[in-house]
Amino acid sequence: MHAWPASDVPALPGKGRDLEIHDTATQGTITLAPGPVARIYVCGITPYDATHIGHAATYNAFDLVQRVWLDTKRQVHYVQNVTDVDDPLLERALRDGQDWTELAERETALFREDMTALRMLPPQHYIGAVEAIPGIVPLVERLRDAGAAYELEGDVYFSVESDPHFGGVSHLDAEAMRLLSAERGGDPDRPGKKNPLDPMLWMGAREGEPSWDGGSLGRGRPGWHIECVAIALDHLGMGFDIQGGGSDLAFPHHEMGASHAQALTGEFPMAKAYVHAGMVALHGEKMSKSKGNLVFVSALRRAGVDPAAIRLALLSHHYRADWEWTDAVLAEAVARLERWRAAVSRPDGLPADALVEEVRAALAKDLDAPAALAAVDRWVELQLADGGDDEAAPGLVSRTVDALLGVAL
Ligand code: 5CA
Ligand code: ZN
Repeated sequence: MHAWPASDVPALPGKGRDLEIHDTATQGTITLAPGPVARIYVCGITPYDATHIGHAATYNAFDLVQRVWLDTKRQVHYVQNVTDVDDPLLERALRDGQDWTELAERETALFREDMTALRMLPPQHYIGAVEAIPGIVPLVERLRDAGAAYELEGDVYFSVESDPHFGGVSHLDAEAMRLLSAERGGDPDRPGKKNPLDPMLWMGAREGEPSWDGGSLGRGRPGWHIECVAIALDHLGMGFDIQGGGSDLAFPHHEMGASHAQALTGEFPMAKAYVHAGMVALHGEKMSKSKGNLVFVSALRRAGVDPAAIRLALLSHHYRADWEWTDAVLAEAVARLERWRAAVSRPDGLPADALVEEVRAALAKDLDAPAALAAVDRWVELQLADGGDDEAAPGLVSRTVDALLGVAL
């Protein structure tokens, strides 16, 4: 699949710092020091509805990761998937009487437009579940042949007991895992499973649903977790730097994915850090496609909201916080954008070398975007009040905000 066009990332003087990031698996902050090429996998959308502010907030967090790494003069190898076949997508298509492939293509196209407008850097490999099937089948066969997977009435399940590290991403107890599994695509109550938590790797063909050739597995379609593992291992290999997504993916998705990969390769860990963004709510409840309490990025854009203001609204919350989208959040971002633009449109100004370092330091410390905004706010206020005679300053501030925060002034 093609991704979307990259916006320019201006080079800044000097060099950024290595990223310290909160890792769900070790439950603490670790400093990542990748080689010349940093490797990141971020879970993509299930394209049955348009990109909402919650999605955008999560992708914003991982866009900041890339920008911090690029500023350390590293290259970034970024992979993202599109879950373009799965139960919720098929159910929505059926409900609305439309073709599931058309629905997926339309919503993926809209996602690309939203990501482009928000200046999110694109992945180098943007891979759909359907196009990954030929790589998924041999992995499931290998797991089965190694005794890490078993068949149940034409479906194939992964045995969570085959990974000694199972539980090491989310650290939840069995009861919490069972509840979340039932809530998030699992089937803990299906009779015949070895362990209620075992997730499906391959679903045998169902009447009226799409299916693909699965070699010795028979016709069917892939499970959700093996989809991301196959794509990540194919393009990044084991031991990549970050596995990213919203906090609702820690269990079961990232827990199961890590176990699949570890059982397949015998190596540990799949990712050096498991990084999770907080959930954005609307009217007191998590924004979610299934509940329908959504603010769409495309709807805001159509209403004339500058994408740079949407981006500033996302940046005004720490990525790990759960927060609530309100009109006031957006209004504050619109006002901030206006102040920042006024400040950099002056022909000269206050020297900004210290500001570049402040923004760098804030982001390198677990992506503290609110602290970065506060640093820019301080420069902007002094600049608007007193100004200065450094002709390079406004340009340097614009480039810093663009390169590190993805905001075009
Ligand atoms: N296709 C799978 C991942 S492989 C999936 O979870 N798709 S999704 O469309 O449901 O979500 C895409 C990303 O947005 C995930 O990282 C998810 O955790 C995140 N996300 C979903 N809802 C919210 C929300 N309300 N706030 C923040 N992030 C969210
Ligand atoms: Zn995923």
